Amino acid sequence: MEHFYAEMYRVVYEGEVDAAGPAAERALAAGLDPLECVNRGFMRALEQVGREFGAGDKFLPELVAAGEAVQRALAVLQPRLQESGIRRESLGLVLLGTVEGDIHEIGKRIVGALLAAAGFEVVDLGVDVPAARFLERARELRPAIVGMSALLTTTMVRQREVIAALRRENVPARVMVGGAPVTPSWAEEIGADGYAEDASAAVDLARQLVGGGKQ
Ligand code: B1M
Repeated sequence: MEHFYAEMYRVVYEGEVDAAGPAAERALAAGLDPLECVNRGFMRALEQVGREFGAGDKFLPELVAAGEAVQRALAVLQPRLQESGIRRESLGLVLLGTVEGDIHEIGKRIVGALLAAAGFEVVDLGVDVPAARFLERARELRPAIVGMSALLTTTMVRQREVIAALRRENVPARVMVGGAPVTPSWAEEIGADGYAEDASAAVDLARQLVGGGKQ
């Protein structure tokens, strides 16, 4: 099995966009678990590319290619990640999005897929979502949870704006936040109901939030 993970790592690290989907398909055909493919294969490579980009050893086109390769892999893996949730009764609606000014979407997609697999109904607003759009959709759809992702230290402040808008308009949804620069203390400071470090923790948190109780 290790050679499948090595191949997933390689296609992302090398930015071989067209090879990523087929690598995911081969791994699934061999019986690998889709979440393991995400965590042990594709994400490890993306994190490494991110580290090297941060250190100045890789450049934007390589970051873009690695991100695009993971997106292609997710296109194959996401339906399989969600499969187990299809037949269950909904645990509640989660309105999900990446905040304004931020176009990182991979983590949010994984969070959405695992929430759906756990039995939540997920409406994904996409990326670069202004506070007004979160508010508009929350008033329209009345979600149990509004979830916000932010990957940049410059955009995480937008989470505060969204929460302020929701509270101001008395939208009763619970709010969860996540993303690489987000911390539990930040979540507390901005008045979120909870923070999750990764997608599995997001599912646990969402279950707790619909069951009641602040984190
Ligand atoms: Co960007 N980027 N990027 N990037 N990028 C980071 C975030 C960075 C840390 C890289 C670095 O310098 N080392 C850095 C941010 C620095 C900072 O602010 N502290 C950075 C930068 C600087 C930038 C640009 C400014 C680069 C430039 O243009 N000069 C630019 C900004 C664009 C913008 O948003 N306006 C930019 C662009 C991009 C790409 C478009 C090329 C691409 C994104 C492609 C896409 O998403 N379609 C990209 C990528 C791929 C990355 C890295 C390498 C990987 C991000 C990722 O997908 N991780 C990233 C480095 C890194 O994070 N190591 C980096 C995998 C994903 C599964 O993890 O998103 O953290 P993550 O999600 C996790 C958890 O955080 C959590 O669960 C997920 C699953 O476990 N989680 C939640 C996430 N959301 C949650 C929500 C929840 C709960 C949990 O509840 C609602």
